[in-house]
Parts: sequence; structure tokens; C-alpha cells
Amino acid sequence: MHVKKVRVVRDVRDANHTIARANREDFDRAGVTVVNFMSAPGAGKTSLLERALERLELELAVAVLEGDVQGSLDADRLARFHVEVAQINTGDGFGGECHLDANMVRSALDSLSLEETDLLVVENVGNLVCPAEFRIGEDFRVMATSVTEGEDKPLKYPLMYRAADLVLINKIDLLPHLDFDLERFLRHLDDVHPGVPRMLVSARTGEGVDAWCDWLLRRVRREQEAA
Ligand SMILES: Nc1nc2c(ncn2[C@@H]2O[C@H](COP(=O)(O)OP(=O)(O)O)[C@@H](O)[C@H]2O)c(=O)[nH]1
Ligand SMILES: [Mg+2]
Repeated sequence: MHVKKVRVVRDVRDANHTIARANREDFDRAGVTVVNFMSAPGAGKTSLLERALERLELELAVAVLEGDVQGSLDADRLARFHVEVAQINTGDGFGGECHLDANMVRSALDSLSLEETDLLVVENVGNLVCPAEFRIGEDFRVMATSVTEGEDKPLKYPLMYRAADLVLINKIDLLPHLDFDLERFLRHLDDVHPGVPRMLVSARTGEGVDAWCDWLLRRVRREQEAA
């Protein structure tokens, strides 16, 4: 008797992994580079994205997928740009989850023109734990952390700092007003993710944003050349 082997999806992580792979195949086929942008609530993801889009929208076809528990406040902030914006609310049928997973992202792909997109930025739900546990089919993970959060956060939430391909240290315009010890923070960052690329940035003043844009442009070009 011929017995067919069935791959049993054992748990949520396996299922997420399978869907993330399907997303990745769709992204690769469309030639789009995907960045999963993560941080604690309020670290400045949307502000940094607004700053970056001022330049990137002139150089690339960019799309943004906004993930929030509820509402479209961040998506509304991006309406002034020539970029396609889609919104996922985890409160609508996804149990109000604290992160985006591969299935949620998959459910939004039909509302984006992937074939016409060079760079898709997925702004994840603000949370310092859960988003790092779920791959969505992205090429890179960028984490924003801000100097108002304290130097100890890499030690308390190592997973997200470890998951990041690039760490943006935001709100450096506030350093003169804080007792944040940057050297200490960088030591803690290296304790959990030695040598991870990091950039000092301010969405308020624009400092460091060009370097971040350069990093994104290099990644997009590299993916396009490899295709
Ligand atoms: N001083 C200062 N404030 C910032 C900076 N970036 C963001 N903010 C403020 O921080 C708050 C949260 O920013 P937002 O972009 O919504 O963060 P998100 O929740 O990570 O998307 C807002 O009041 C921003 O104006 C920065 O570089 N410097
Ligand atoms: Mg935001």
C-alpha cells in the first residue's frame, strides 16, 4: 500500500513559519524588499518613517503596511506621501494581538501592488516582546529604540534586540535633557547582540536619517541585483 506522508503542522510557530515562507516566495517573485519595523510603543517608528519617506518616495516605489491593534492614525499620517498604505488592525478578527504574524500580513497582500513596489515597510504593532517571535516573510528586521526608554532595555528584552539586523537609536535630540548613559546602553546592546549595526538618529531634527535611508537603498539594490 502506498502511504502518503502528510506534514503535520505541530504548533503555532510551525504554522507561522509555513505562511511566512509563502509570503517570502510572493515577495521574491514580485521583486520587493520587505522590512519588518519593530519597537516599543512610541519609540518613533512612524516619525522615522515619515522622515525617511521624504527622500525615499523620490527614489523608490515604496509601500507601507501599518499594523495596529485599532485605528488608522499612523496610516493617516502617511497619506501626504506618494506611497501605497494598507492597514491591518489586529483587533478586527485577530484577537487584538500585540504583534503581526505571517497570516495577518498575508491577508493584506491583496490590497498592495507588490509587482510595482521596490520596498515594503511593515510597521509592526508597538511591543518589545511579541513581534520578534513571529517572522512575516521579511528580508530584514529594523528595530527602533529611543533614549527615553532607559539603558537597561537590551538586558530586559534581549529577544528583540537580538532579532534586529539594524538598531536605530532614536530621539538623540533629547540627550542633553536626560541622564541616559549612551555608552552604557551600547555596552548592553553588545552584550545581547555583539556588533549589531546601529545608528544614532532623531526623527525630530532629521539627524542620522540619511544614513538610514542609505542603508535601506543599499539593501533594496542588493536584493534587486541578486534576483
Ligand atoms: N523629541 C523627539 N520626539 C520624537 C522623536 N521621534 C518621535 N518622537 C515623538 O515620540 C512620540 C511617538 O512617536 P511615533 O512616531 O508615533 O512612535 P511609534 O509608536 O513608534 O510609531 C511622538 O510624540 C513623536 O513626536 C525624536 O526623534 N525626538
Ligand atoms: Mg506608529
